[in-house]
Amino acid sequence: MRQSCCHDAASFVVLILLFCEAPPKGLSDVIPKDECGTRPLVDEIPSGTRIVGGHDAPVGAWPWQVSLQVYRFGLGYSHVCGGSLINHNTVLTAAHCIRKWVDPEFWRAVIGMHHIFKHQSYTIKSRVRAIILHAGFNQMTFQKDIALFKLVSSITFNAFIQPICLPDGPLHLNAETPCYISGWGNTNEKGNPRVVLQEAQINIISQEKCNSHEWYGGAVYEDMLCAGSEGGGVDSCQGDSGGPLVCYLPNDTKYYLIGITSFGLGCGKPKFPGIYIRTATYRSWINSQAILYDQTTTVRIPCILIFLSVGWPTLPLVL
Ligand code: 4AZ
Repeated sequence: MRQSCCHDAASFVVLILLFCEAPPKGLSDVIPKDECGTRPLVDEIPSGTRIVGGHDAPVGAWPWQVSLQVYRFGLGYSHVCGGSLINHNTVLTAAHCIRKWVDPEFWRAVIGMHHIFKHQSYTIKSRVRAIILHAGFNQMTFQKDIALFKLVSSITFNAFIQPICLPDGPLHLNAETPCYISGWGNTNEKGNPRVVLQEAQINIISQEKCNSHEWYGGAVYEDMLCAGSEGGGVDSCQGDSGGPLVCYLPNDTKYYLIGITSFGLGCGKPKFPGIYIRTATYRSWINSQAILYDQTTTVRIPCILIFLSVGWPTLPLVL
């Protein structure tokens, strides 16, 4: 009789423990393949007209765009860098954005934001659980300028908030592929940051041309790409860093994150276009890092509570 009671109690405790052990997540759960890169509020096929410089983006035009903000005493939160939402709780950005603010406590991510000071009912603000910097980030050359922010909140997607697709490998882009940058950065080298999200259509510039003697002369490494306009005038600038360079693939009817805004010599200068980190190069790094910090969030706390209320009183019967 006593043996059967203890056997039952032991099975019960084991069941609780098994329940508490979250099943390992598959990679398909980590980076969405289907639900990504669409703009529910804006026409899927971008207009063919070229944009000279940037202009205000329509509401909902870049639903993966994130504003990464730092808290400063007496000032509150202020925008530091852009980022791209790649799943429910992960934002991809540039490693150089982190600077001295290595503690996630300094940061928040604002998603579904159009005007920097006028947040809407659908705007979500999340604290940051962890910052994952690429271990090989080189502050001198800006190679491997990539980082992930794991969010405390799990973000629910809606018409204003969507993740961006990530390329599995290098995409075949041609001169007709429409590519865009977006951000709240400066509109010129000495200008102030913009309060309304800006967008601009840009051209991808070949590595050979960009690295030529009169241009960047070899400073553009293999994990970087150049984009802008050959004559200057259309570019990213300070405050846009970490944000998205996306291209629309008509066959897929989706937008893909091709680059992360990284650096450049000034802004809008001829022969010195913006330099972006190639996301395709970092696909396996992103996959491996995006799963970190996921399991400890939702499952463990309810499990601890269940164990304390049911498992713990049962333990003497097992022993
Ligand atoms: C910056 O300081 C920055 N023109 C970002 C992009 C470019 C230049 C500077 C590209 O964040």
